[in-house]
Amino acid sequence: METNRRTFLKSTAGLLALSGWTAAARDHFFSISTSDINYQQQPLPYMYAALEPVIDAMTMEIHYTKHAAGYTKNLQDACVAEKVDKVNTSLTALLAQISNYSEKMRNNAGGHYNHELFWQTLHAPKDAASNKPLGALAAAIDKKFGSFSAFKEQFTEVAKSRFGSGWAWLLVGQEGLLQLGSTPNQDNPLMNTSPLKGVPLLGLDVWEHAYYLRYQNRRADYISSWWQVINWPVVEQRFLQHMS
Ligand code: MN3
Repeated sequence: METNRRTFLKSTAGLLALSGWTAAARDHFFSISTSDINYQQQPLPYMYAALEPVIDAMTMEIHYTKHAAGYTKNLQDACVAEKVDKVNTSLTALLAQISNYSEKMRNNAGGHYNHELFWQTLHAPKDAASNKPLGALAAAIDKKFGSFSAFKEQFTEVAKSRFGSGWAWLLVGQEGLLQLGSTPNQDNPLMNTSPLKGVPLLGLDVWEHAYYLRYQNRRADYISSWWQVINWPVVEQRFLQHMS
């Protein structure tokens, strides 16, 4: 994986320049900072209408400014109440020991982390046939699932069959291999309370608040449209980081 690591380091600067990310946003996204920036909601990397027609502007605005902002605020409150040292405890470290904290902490730490990841892995719609991973991630998906279309089918099934509210994930599992799975509510695979364990690369929010205005009860239509807005270069950066 040394080649991947070099490629990652070389390509990171280019990716950051292209995306206009600040160093702080990068540290936040890759959770490599131990400052409390991991606990703060970051600016959306695009306008609310950027994902139209797949995700409508009003859904994006309410989702970001109400739902996700609420998780972040409640996380901040829980950190004060439960005396979390945010400067010296990374968000991922908190999630890894979430069983030591309250249900409020678990729901809101997960809600904050999951949404911050979700925003970064989306971009303006592209033709579904061409919006695919490339390079090492594409090869790993082919190896694990047989083909990209087989992966899509399996991911779709996982996302459709999550009962009620939750998330569907592509993750690097504990054996260091790609894996699919879902978690209820705002849980995620980084939590020590989760039966599904690993590092999430890509997550799909299947709470109704993520799609109801445009799709109402049609979760399957939301999932099939979402493939057009996945920002695969960002997902691949995470893959290279966690596989190296
Ligand atoms: Mn949500």
